[in-house]
Amino acid sequence: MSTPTLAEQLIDVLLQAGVERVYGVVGDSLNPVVDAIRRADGIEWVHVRNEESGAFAAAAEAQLTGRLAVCAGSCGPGNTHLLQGLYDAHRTGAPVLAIASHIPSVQVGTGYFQETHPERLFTECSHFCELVSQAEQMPRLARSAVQHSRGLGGVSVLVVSGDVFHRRAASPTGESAPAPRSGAVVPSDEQVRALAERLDAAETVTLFCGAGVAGAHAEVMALAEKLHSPVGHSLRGKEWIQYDNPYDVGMSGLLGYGACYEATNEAGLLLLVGTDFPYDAFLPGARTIQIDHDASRLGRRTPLELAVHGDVAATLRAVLPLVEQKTDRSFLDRMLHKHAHALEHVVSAYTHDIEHHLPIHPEYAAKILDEVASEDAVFTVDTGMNNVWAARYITPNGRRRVIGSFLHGSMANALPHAIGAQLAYPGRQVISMSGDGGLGMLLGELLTVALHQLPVKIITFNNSALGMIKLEMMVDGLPDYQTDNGTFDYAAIARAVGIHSVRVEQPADLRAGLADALAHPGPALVDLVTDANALSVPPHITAAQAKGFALAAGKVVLDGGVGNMLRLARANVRNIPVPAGR
Ligand SMILES: Cc1ncc(C[n+]2csc(CCOP(=O)(O)OP(=O)(O)O)c2C)c(N)n1
Ligand SMILES: [Mg+2]
Repeated sequence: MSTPTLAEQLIDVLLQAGVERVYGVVGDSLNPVVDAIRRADGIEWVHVRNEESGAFAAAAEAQLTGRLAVCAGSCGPGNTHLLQGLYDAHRTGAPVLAIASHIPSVQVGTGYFQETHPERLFTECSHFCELVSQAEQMPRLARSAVQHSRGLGGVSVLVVSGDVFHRRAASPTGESAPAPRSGAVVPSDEQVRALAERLDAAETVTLFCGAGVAGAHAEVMALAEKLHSPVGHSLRGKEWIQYDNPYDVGMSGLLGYGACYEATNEAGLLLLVGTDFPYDAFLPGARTIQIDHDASRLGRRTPLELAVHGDVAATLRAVLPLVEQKTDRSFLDRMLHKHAHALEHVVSAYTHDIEHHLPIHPEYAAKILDEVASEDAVFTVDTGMNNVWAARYITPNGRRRVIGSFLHGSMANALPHAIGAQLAYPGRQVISMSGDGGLGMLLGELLTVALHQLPVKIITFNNSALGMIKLEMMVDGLPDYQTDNGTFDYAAIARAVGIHSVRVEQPADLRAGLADALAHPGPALVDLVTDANALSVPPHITAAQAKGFALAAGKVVLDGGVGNMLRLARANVRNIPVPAGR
């Protein structure tokens, strides 16, 4: 066999790492990589319409499977397109490797056609970003890139000029023991003891959970039971902890609902469990303990009484036997009642006669979508009002997944995320909850869906507006300006590229329209014509009150309906045990 090129060597290393596809757009300096993929078994090139989407698709695949996913961009503009999706992947901790091909190596530094400096460009959105300028650096740097992404969780970037990719390898590719996923971070005995002491000493404790509780549902429930703790969550924690949870008090943050804010602020001790929740204004700023597997996050949102460096599951398993069973559950019961009451109030105030509302009320649409979607659906959620609808209406059950650009907050993530999700799970129902602004921003990805016949279900909440920004302007007391997207028929656009589609304008047609699309074996789009003014500011909120921060305004303005959450809250209150003699 002839000596492989560096491009072939890289593809070999990726195959050894279990990579099955590379998302991107072919071009010049990337051609040797694409050609190596063409000739390799077990790995394919996925042609997308914009490298940004390729990076989002890889991010979704990595996030959902926990495995390394790969995207690529050709030199200059192909690289700069990657940035958005790579920021999203990196902030989410998704193991993504980006192949950033570079201008001809002899031209670097001359201001050549399409020249950028990818090692500088990607520094902020990666753990590892290195230039391969000679054959002797491979395959070691490729393996190191793989390991940085997997080991640290996040992005690594390999920068290679097209001519360098064409060179013959100087070292055998060989094999290296596959890098395992990171091991568990177990806190020191001393920290575990300190944690147990403080939990015992506190009269009341609230647990506030983030995405770090993934895989630790049982441990969190066991601790809540011992401490009689209300359990609240962030947006990213919701899918992991809200289901089967008799201690649920809802969500905190700008989109929050229920009694989470009260429970976190009124508790004698707040335990932050695997959360890097960024909105410090929602936290008490005192009486707080934090558990996180990433030591750099400890105390960066709020002063701590105790910082515990450990995985959530490992830490809770260690501390549970040391913690005493609390006897007084009055704080928990008060919070559960408050939670149910808060939800009852908003539901009766908000969802009256909603099934006749025209244009379709987006909350009603989200509620029906939740009902007709499958039990293990993957929902990808566009940044904008869809975040609110997903947070409030998509019922987690431990099998469904809900992902979005929840940390980077980029628009247009839902459709490319759905493309990656569907390729990773070909047989699973994948639903893109798209805004009309988000869909328009990366509209070309409809062609990717059509080209590859991916059975993605695109549900467009088409309010003809940048709805979230309309709301922000209202809250800030600004006149609504430039938030109009124009009225377009996305069903007709999708139909024109061969995607099964339906436009739904009447609430009575919602259920059938959604069910029909979800049952369709191929790609499908539902264009839901929804109300841009779904959220109205109650008259007693003045601009001055709302200004500065949306704690009050956000809570009131965004206090829409809450779907199934109310049923769960009611059930939790019903299940409060009645102590003997009372
Ligand atoms: C790339 C990018 N540009 C701008 C923003 C600011 N932004 C956040 S939400 C939003 C509006 C989204 O509109 P649409 O997709 O129609 O969703 P809606 O809020 O109307 O449901 C904008 C402009 C952003 N987050 N990302
Ligand atoms: Mg919109």
